[in-house]
Amino acid sequence: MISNLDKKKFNKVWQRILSSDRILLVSHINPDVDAISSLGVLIEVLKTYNKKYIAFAEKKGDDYHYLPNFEDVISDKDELLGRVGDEFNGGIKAKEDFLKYFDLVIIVDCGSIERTFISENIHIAANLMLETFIVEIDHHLPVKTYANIEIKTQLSSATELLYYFLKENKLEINRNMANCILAGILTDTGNFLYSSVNEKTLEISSEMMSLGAQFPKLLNSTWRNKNFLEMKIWGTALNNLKINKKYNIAFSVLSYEDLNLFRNISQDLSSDIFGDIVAFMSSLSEANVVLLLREEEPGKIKGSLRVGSSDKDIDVACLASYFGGGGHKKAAGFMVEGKIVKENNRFKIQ
Ligand SMILES: [Mn+2]
Repeated sequence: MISNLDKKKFNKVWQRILSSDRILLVSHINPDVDAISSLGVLIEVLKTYNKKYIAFAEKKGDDYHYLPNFEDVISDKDELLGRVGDEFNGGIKAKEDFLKYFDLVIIVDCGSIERTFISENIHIAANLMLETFIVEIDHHLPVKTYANIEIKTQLSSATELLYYFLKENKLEINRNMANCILAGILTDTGNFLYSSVNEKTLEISSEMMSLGAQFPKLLNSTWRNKNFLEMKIWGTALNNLKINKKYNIAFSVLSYEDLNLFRNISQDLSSDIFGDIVAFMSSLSEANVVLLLREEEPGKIKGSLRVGSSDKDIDVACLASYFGGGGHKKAAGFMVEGKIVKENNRFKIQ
């Protein structure tokens, strides 16, 4: 449930939207379904109210074309700057302060501002005390405040939080919005498997279906969409699975060479594959915590942490923050520099 304070903030955000003419919507780099769907919901609202907007999420893959308003999301920073120049006549003088062309920036589903890819601009905007108003709507644990209004409530997905935004402001939920909201919930809960699901999540999902969200169709696009290579990567990850009995941490690694083997055949990996693998690992009943490390780019190791199915009171976000990452109590991630090396059936990080 959301608090009365959040409800008040949602009303304020809506007033801001109504009084703004140039709105920038932003989500995180390498957006997942929840990120694109959250942008999709907001785009739908802004279209209905004839607002001028630009939506941006750096490095958007092609996987999510089935989501409403997917084409409307710009995923390249130069394109973003170009669009800002075109839309707001006269072009941009300093790239650094392009945010001043907007009255309002709404950032959704970003655990930390660094993941927006315009964090620098936001810091500059704050320093220059531009009149651009910044709103943050997110369902991750709060990290640092930088927004004028910050709504950070731990719910299943950012789209679930946006559902409350719509309800609180008595905005009509159309079929596109319903599909977006259900898609975000489905993917951020591993199809209702995680403990972030409560009766309200299910109620909202059911309401979205009655408003036209296509549950089987979304499942086909989000889950029953694995290709052969992805299955083989699942196989390698499970093959490399180990358990540290002292701490009951199960972990697996995918070295750059492991992944490159597949990359040579095809580039076509769905961006959620590693999240899906670590989610599956977390069903291992002996493990308190599971960790998947992979070197997607040479020299950069990404780690995903999940609380295991024993569901002990462990905060993996705390563990991730030790490595400069963040996330939720039960699901978190980080990135460190290094190389994964396999030696005599053991893995080392160099
Ligand atoms: Mn999310």
